[in-house]
Amino acid sequence: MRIVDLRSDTLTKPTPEMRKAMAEAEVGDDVFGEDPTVNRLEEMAAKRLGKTASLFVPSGTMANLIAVLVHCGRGDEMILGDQSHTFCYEQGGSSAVAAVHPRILRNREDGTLDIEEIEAAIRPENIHFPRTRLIVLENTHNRCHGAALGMGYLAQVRDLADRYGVTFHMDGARLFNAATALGVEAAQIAAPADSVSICLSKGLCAPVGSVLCGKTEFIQEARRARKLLGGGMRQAGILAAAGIVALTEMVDRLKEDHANASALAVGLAEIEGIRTYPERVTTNMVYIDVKLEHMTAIDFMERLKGQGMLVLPTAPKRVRVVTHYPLTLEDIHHAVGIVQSVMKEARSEAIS
Ligand code: TLP
Repeated sequence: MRIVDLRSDTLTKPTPEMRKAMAEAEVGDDVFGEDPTVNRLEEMAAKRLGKTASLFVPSGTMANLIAVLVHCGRGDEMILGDQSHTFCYEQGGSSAVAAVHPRILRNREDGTLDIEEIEAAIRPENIHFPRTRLIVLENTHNRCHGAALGMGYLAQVRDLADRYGVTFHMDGARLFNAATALGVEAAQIAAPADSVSICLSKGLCAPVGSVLCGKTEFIQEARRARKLLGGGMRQAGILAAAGIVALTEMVDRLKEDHANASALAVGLAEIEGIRTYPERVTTNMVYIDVKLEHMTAIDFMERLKGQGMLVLPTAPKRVRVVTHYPLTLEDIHHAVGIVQSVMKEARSEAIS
């Protein structure tokens, strides 16, 4: 059966160019700082993000945890959104491992946190309170329909961080999607943040890896924290080689994923019994709400799977689809056809 796998952009596989680069990569022991390919990737990523240094790490989860460990000490507090990946999907590592207290604010629909609420959440100096050290924002925002945070908003957060002497980390797992959607350079988006993590293994198709970028002293500490977490890798140049191809060859095509997501949302909007939000689709994510009373997200997922379309349930009545390489517009039309057929059947059951 033909399968259209839309569960995540993490499903992307290394391109033939990546496999070739991996096979030919010059390598060394990266814990000694001697892997020339890792060093090249780190230089390239830092430059691209407008920071002075960067660190190659195994995953986005580890990049975010390292940022928390370096920006905060035990018992410090960080402010983050209730829909953020760091809060929802990283096993509470910031509490479990870094002993950092999370202060959760409601994410607005566009992925932002209200500036006044952030300001009110920053603790004054008082022996009873933890110290607020860090604000974490996600860009693009996964659970907020892949929204890209506006540049004006990011500048406001920087201003707030400066006024109160707190740091600002950006979970930029899909930062290049944000740059594509906003039509700006990745470095412009990263500029207001003290540190930013980017994922190479999502829409950019590398098999493994993220890069954490920031100031040189921050990255020196991050390197220690990576070792602490067991993330010191040896001949990691084999992986970094794919990351270099990701940064040089895979960024410009993200606009195709965005166009495919828009086409998908528009196609699905016509179908009765589900709701999509085409006006909120600006990057590569589409959320679909199931409106039929007798159907859950799990039922919907199973029925779609039966016809070869894979989606990810994210709430009792909601699934997520993510467009990515090498899916084409033709795959998107095929997927819309599958949803049409599944919903037609489900509606007729509801009537009978
Ligand atoms: N997100 C994955 C799942 O964990 C949900 C996905 O399929 O979207 N930040 C953001 C915004 C992410 O979306 C993810 C992964 C991460 C961090 C973590 O990256 P990895 O999976 O490399 O640890």
